[in-house]
This record gives sequence, C-alpha cells and structure tokens, in this order.
Amino acid sequence: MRLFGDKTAGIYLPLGRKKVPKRITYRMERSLTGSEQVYRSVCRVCHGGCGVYVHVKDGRVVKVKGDPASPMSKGWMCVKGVFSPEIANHPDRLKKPLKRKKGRGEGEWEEISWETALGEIAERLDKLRIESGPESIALGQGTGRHHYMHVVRFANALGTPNWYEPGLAQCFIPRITVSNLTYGGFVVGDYYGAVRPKCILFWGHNPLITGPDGELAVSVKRALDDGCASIAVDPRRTETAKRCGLWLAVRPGTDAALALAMINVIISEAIYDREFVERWTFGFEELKKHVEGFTPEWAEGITTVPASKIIEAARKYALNKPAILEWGLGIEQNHNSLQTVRAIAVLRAITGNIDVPGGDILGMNIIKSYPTLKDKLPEGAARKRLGGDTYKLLGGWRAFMPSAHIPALFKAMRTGEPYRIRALLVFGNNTLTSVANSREVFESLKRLDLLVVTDLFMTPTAAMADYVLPAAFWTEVDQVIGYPLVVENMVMAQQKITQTGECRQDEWIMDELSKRLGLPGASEDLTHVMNCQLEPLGITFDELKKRAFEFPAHEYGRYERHGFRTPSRKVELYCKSLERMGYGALPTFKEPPESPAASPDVARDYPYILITGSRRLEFFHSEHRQIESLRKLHPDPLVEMHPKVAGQRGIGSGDWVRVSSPRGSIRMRALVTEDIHPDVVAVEHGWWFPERKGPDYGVWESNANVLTDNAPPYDPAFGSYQLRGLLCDIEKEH
Ligand SMILES: Nc1nc2c(c(=O)[nH]1)N[C@H]1C(S)=C(S)[C@@H](COP(=O)(O)OP(=O)(O)OC[C@H]3O[C@@H](n4cnc5c(=O)[nH]c(N)nc54)[C@H](O)[C@@H]3O)O[C@H]1N2
Ligand SMILES: Nc1nc2c(c(=O)[nH]1)N[C@H]1C(S)=C(S)[C@@H](COP(=O)(O)OP(=O)(O)OC[C@H]3O[C@@H](n4cnc5c(=O)[nH]c(N)nc54)[C@H](O)[C@@H]3O)O[C@H]1N2
Ligand code: SF4
Ligand SMILES: [Mo]
Repeated sequence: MRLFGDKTAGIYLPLGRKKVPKRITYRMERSLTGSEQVYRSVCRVCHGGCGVYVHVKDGRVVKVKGDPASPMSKGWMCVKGVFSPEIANHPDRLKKPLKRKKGRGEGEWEEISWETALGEIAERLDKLRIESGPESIALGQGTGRHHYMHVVRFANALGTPNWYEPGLAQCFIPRITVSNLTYGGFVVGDYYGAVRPKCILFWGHNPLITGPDGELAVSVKRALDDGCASIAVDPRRTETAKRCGLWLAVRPGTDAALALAMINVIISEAIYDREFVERWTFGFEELKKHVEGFTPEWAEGITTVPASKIIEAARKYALNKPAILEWGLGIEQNHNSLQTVRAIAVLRAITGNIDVPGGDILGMNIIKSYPTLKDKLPEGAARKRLGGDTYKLLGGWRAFMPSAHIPALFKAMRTGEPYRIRALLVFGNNTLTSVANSREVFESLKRLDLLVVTDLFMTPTAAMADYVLPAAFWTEVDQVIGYPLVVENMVMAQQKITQTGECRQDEWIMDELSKRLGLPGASEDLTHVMNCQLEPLGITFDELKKRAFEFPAHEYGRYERHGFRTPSRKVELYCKSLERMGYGALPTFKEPPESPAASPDVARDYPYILITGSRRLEFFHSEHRQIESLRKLHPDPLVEMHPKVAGQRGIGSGDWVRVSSPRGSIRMRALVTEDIHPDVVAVEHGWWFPERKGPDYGVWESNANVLTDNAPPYDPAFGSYQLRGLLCDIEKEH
C-alpha cells in the first residue's frame, strides 16, 4: 500500500502516474539517549489501539514507537500516531481555560483559573436546570474517544436525556444494533486466531486507511498479504479495493438492493450453509420467498453493478470459507440504514460464517460495561429525549445507547420546539465541520445561552463558545481500552505520562462539575470507575498498567451451549422484534430520496452523485490540519471524480473547482481518477484552515457539511441522515 503524492503539484495523483511510492508503516529506529524515560502505552490519535513505547525527555513526549509485543498492532503504527510528539507539543495547543471577553465569536478571550471556570459554569448550569429543567442542557462529543462513556454517565447524573455524537445514527449504531438484533451480539473479523480467513468481503469500508472500527489496518493488510480471496463493494476503488480481486462499483445508497440480490443467488444456487441455516437460523423460508424477485438483473438496474459481477461476488463469498465480512460507513450514512445493514448482516448468517475460526466472531466482553449511572436518569427525563419517540433504535428504550436525534436537537436550539435547548457542553467535537448542514448548525449554536467547548486546539466551533477548556492529549490520559470496540476481546492500559499547561482529562472536568452540582456518582473518581470495569479480570488499573494488556484465548461457538442471545435463541433472519416496532422483519431496498431517479428536477441542476467523508490516512476528521508534517503530506482538500465528469466540465487534476449542492457550495482541488464510479463525485470532510484568521478559520470554504442536508426523510429506526448519495454539480473555478 502506498501514499501517492505529487509534491510539486502539491496534491495527490492517482496511482498509475509517475510517483514516488511511500510506505505508510513507520518504525522509528533512533536509539535511546541517556536522559529519556520510556513508558508502555497505547496510541489514541484515532480510536484504534496500537501498542506503543512513549519516550519522554524533560517532561515532553519526544518519540512514540510501535510495541512489537502488542497483540494486535505488533509494532505497527500509522503516520498520525508517529507524529504524536508534534501534536502533543504543538504551540497552538490550548493550555488554560478561556472565557470570552466580548460578543460571541468575536475572538477576544481572557485566561481564567480552573476554579473560576468550573465555578462559573456550574453556577450557570444550576440556574438553567432550575429554570428550564436539566433537559434544556445538552451534551455533545465526537467519535469514540477516552471520555465517550463518561459523557453518557455525566448526562445521566445531570438528568438530561439530550446528548449527541455526530457518528451514532450515521456511524456504528446501525451496525451494532442490527448485530444485536440478528445475532445477539456484535461481531468482528477474526484476524488473530490460528485459522486465517479465506475470503474478505469489504462493504462500504476502507480499513487499510481507516483502520480501527473493530480491527486494525495492519491486521487486514496481513490477511490480504496472505492471499485470501477478496471483494470490495464501494463506489471508489479504494486502497483496499485495489488489493481485491473483485471490485463492485455500487451506485451510492443502493447497497440493500445489491445485498438482496446476493442473498437471492446464494439461496437459489443452494450454496448457503444448509446445516447452520437449519439448526441455527430463524425465518429462512420467509427470507427465501422474500428474495425471489430480487434477481441480479433487477439489482443491476438499481445499483449499476453488472449482474454477472453480483453472481461472481455471491459465489466467491459463499464458497470461500471461513470468510470475514468487513462493513463500514458506506452502508450507514443513508436514509435506509437499518434495512441496508440488515440485508448485509443476513449474508454472514446464511453462509455460516458466524463465530467460527477465521470468520466473524462474537465478543468475549471480558470487562464490565462502563458504569454510566443509567438508573439515575429519571423515567420522565428519558421520555423527553429529542427524537427518542420517533427513532426508537437511536433514542428509545430499545436503543443500544439512547441518545438525542441531532436534527431534532439543533432545531430545538434554533426554534425552541418542542422546548428550548439553552446550553450545550461539547467535549471534543468540531460541530461546525462534522454535523450535517453546517449553516444551520451555526444558526443553532448562536441561539444558545451557554456554550462550553473542551478541545485540544481552538477550532471554529470553540471560537463560538463562552468558555473554552483545554483538553488532555492521549499521552496525558489514563484509560482502560477494551478492544475491538464493543466486543472487548482484549484490554489495554493507556497511561498518563506527561502534562501540558493546565490541560485536563475530560472525565476530570465532568467530575468537577458533578461535585459542584452535587450530582450522583460525584464521589467516585476515575480510578474507581476504571477498577469497576476491570473487576471481571480480578485486577486493578495499576496492575493492568504493569501488564500493558490482557488477551485471553478466544472461545468460539459459545452459542452451541446456550443458543444465540436473541428471543428465538437463533440468528434472526426474520426479526420479530423489528416487526413489533413497525420496522419490517425482512430487509428491503428504498431509493435514495435525492437521486436522479427520485428527484429528477433536482438532478437537472445537480447531475452528479455526491459522497462525502471518505477517510484519508493523514487526518482524523477535522483534526491535524495544523500539524505541519501531516499537512505537508496532504495540503489541500480534495474532490475525486471520473474522467467522464472531468471531461464534461473541463476539469484537470490539480484544478481548483467549486462543488455545489442545493444547500451551498465549497471549493476543493480536483483529483481525476478512473478509480471511481463514473457518476460519483467524492469530497473529503472535516476541512477548515487553522492558518487563517479566526473566528471562522475558513470553515465555510471547503467544509463538506455545507453541502449535506439534515432534513427528512431519515431512516425510520435510527433517524440517520444522508451524508452519502446526495446530488451535486461541479465546475472549474475561474
Ligand atoms: N460530511 C460528513 N460528515 C461526517 C462524516 C462523513 O463521513 N461525512 N463522518 C461522521 C462520523 S462517522 C463521525 S464519527 C464524526 C466525527 O466527528 P468528531 O469525532 O466530532 O470529529 P471532529 O469534528 O474532528 O471533532 C473532534 C474534536 O475533538 C478534539 N479532540 C481530540 N481529542 C480530544 C480529547 O481527548 N478531548 C477533547 N475534549 N477534545 C478532543 C479535536 O481537536 C477536534 O476538534 O463526523 C461525522 N461527520
Ligand atoms: N485516518 C482516519 N481514520 C479514521 C477516521 C478518520 O477520520 N481518519 N475516522 C474514523 C471513524 S469515526 C470511522 S466511522 C471510520 C470509518 O471508516 P470506513 O468505514 O472505512 O469509512 P470511510 O472511509 O469513510 O468510507 C468507506 C467507504 O465507503 C464508500 N462509500 C461511500 N458511499 C457509499 C455507498 O453508498 N455504498 C458503499 N458500499 N460504499 C460507499 C467510500 O467510497 C469509502 O471508501 O474510520 C475511522 N478511522
Ligand atoms: S492507527 Fe490509530 S492508534 Fe494506530 S498509530 Fe495510527 S493513529 Fe495511532
Ligand atoms: Mo465515525
């Protein structure tokens, strides 16, 4: 795998041109000098978990090196992790609490002490909860960072049902929920056992770049190096797809049709796992009947993938066992996320690839779930969760981790309907770049009585706040890391090694506010919480730090003793629980609402299909644009398009172009490539420019969420909005 870049043009160009290949794996080889101390920990620049040695000199991180003994990463690191010292020691790190001096967003700050900041914020929160109820205070955060479950805990203790994260309905909650409903637990690829996978089906997922969401890039790389058969379903021929023998360039948002046709092929050709299906699945006959009309030819008309390729993919996946099915964001960021993910989940079951060595395995869950104080949230408060009644699998009582529906929450800030959200405390989310329809987000944030943002750096979102609090970087944080996410087959210790300015771990900030507000759980510190998590292993956090990790041997096929953890004790191909909730027991396809077929009037002005946010190796979401070594590798925001689109619009690689949608327009640099579906335009997400002036730091220039929409229709169960499969136009900038 290579980074492909043309430094002279300042942009990346497609593989196939002349280029200097660059490895993405780095091993630091400088030797240790006398005064350095070395600590064992875990990198957390992303939500992965690469075991590392952290070298510290004069209290500063000077080097981070892969730990060869770490059971998953085995010494490997990506470029973001390697540049951790540059992030940790960056001069722009926030170092003291700040309070705004003038109008909101005017960029004038005074430094205040923690005592003053926490005291003033607690006082204002206290006033708001008395005047308008705790539900008028919302909490926000970003993806899977150390304090994730602590935000949920703090929300419950505070008595507010309204917390959000920009992933959730758009990321991971559909996969987790569908796994739980279908198999009675979340499954991940078995890369670490004695049996190697014979096939991997990558579906809307590019793990060689994105790595951890249940696995590490390096594990996937090793499996592919072993030569297993592989298939990629993706409108882009990604770094991962390039390693696959078969690439299905699906039209964005139509994956459910493709999966239904693959089920059709596998059943009609009788290449399903008869024994497993008979013994361990529920509703096979209903499924068989249901998919009869969903032929490869039917799916070709919808997905644009030739029927012959659909048949080839179905056979390849069903006949090369054991097989892993790696699913990703491409199947969730649409208005039919539940049924799309369900259709794909069924494939694992009918091919008997669940909980077998080298297939997709159920979690061991070796640690206790985080003590989120969920019994402290009053029943009445849970009923007030915005969107909870409607999007039952996001915010209702059946939800995996009930949270507020983002469009409903931001609308309540803006309009006061059904009640006003008056305060928002954000722990690590650059809301203006990561939530759909940034313009409306901006209008919503402006209406708040109180906005508090905790972050590592000043961001366009933090610049709108009343208080900005300095957060600790991963080398400054204690944490129990259960891995892979949700299944916890192993556990690792991340330890606080350094201190920057007056930065504090988010959990500490929440605990200090809890104390000042007299909330439940306020007397339990983080060490107590971490020790609770570790109880089943009979060790404390201090002991885990000494051992670095615990990784017990995996126990396969536990269902053979107790059945699957579903109502039928079997894998639910037909899901009665979903039927009872009114969501349909069998998976179905729905045409994306903004598409050439569904909205031809919009398509006249916006003829191309827009996907946003395919990940790049160098950045984690909106982060790292100020980290020189990373930015050098990827200086500009890029939009990928096929030569067909480029030809129609007179665009060449390296040109600055405008991409527009019915919501707005942004500028990006063109990357013309054959490795993309001919009707698709793919923009990067998360762009702002720390080098520009505040308060907006250029956030309106190249931010993908200026183009996306937060309006209905949403997925009926999760309330997912569309970030992929919208419509757009593109033109060269003059
Ligand atoms: N258009 C489009 N939008 C998307 C996506 C897409 O594909 N397309 N993807 C969505 C998905 S899947 C997700 S998960 C979200 C991600 O959204 P987020 O995870 O919220 O990512 P960011 O917006 O970059 O905000 C994270 C902020 O947290 C700060 N930070 C980092 N570590 C810490 C810490 O330990 N403590 C604190 N307090 N701050 C910290 C960073 O500096 C940064 O400013 O974006 C979503 N938005
Ligand atoms: N370097 C880096 N790593 C990251 C992150 C990051 O910001 N940077 N973010 C982390 C987070 S929070 C997440 S959720 C994961 C996401 O990790 P992945 O699940 O791998 O997500 P993406 O790369 O965003 O998208 C995967 C693929 O979906 C394709 N796609 C778009 N639309 C469709 C569609 O309609 N159907 C199909 N089948 N495919 C489609 C895109 O072309 C893309 O290649 O990555 C994590 N890892
Ligand atoms: S993959 Fe994630 S955890 Fe591993 S080195 Fe890179 S940033 Fe760190
Ligand atoms: Mo995510």
